[in-house]
Amino acid sequence: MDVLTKKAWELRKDIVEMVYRSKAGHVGGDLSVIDILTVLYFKVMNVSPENVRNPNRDRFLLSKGHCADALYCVLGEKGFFDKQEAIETFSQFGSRYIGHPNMAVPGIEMNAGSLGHGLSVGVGMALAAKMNRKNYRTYVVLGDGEMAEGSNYEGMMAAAQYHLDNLCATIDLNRLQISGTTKEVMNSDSLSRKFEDFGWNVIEVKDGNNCLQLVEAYEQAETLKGKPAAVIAHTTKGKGVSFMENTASWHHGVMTEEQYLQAVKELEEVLA
Ligand SMILES: Cc1ncc(C[n+]2csc(CCOP(=O)(O)OP(=O)(O)O)c2C)c(N)n1
Repeated sequence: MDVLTKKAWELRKDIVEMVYRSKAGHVGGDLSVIDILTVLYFKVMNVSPENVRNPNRDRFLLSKGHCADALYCVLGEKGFFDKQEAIETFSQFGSRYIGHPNMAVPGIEMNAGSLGHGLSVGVGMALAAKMNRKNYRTYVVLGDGEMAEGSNYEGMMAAAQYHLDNLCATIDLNRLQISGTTKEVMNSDSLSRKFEDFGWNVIEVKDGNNCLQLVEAYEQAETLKGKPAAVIAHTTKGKGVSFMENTASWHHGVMTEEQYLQAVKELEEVLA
């Protein structure tokens, strides 16, 4: 198993522990997006605890902010803070590791949680880079359910209008949202065509839980000039824990002890 894939599966164990201890979090979407976050933080982006105040660092925004638990695990692993502290205090009274991204936590660039804001903030950051002649890139991760928010489409238009080829949006396309399939709740089919029609370059990733396919996509995105890039990553919600996969109720389900032990066993089998 390659290093990135191994890291993503180890981070799945951290997420499951964090969510089990806290009886909070959004485990389905965490397990869907973790490969994307791992690849971005450990391969693609120029972001680290050492350059967190450097104006040239790449910018990252988790627009699907309910998956803050996955982001805290990745940032902790990257050394922004003590990961174990985050795992043990997530969502507890008094902890800074609250249920949605919070700028009190080192490495977080934007408070989030109300869906539909990250792309427009990312447009501002990418435009600022162009205006200030800086080379940093801005990465935004959104959910496919989140694409029901109309503000995304204004952000898409503005990004194309200003030729923001330093902006890369990723859609974690797992076909589920909070209460059912995206098709039933608010159909967001043909997202690739929508992005293309709005003037973006589009890269489809057949298996968005495959780190190597994701690396290729982000490398390609960096070479595309003149337009913003959308990486459409076809993922599985709950990926890696059999009883959670493709099941809407695991959007923010709480595990029993038995389920927790089963989840850990399954993840350890993949890592063995
Ligand atoms: C503006 C807004 N409306 C509603 C919600 C409640 N909400 C939280 S998560 C979610 C579903 C998001 O689905 P998706 O973007 O597909 O995320 P994923 O399935 O990857 O977890 C909703 C509707 C919210 N956080 N913000």
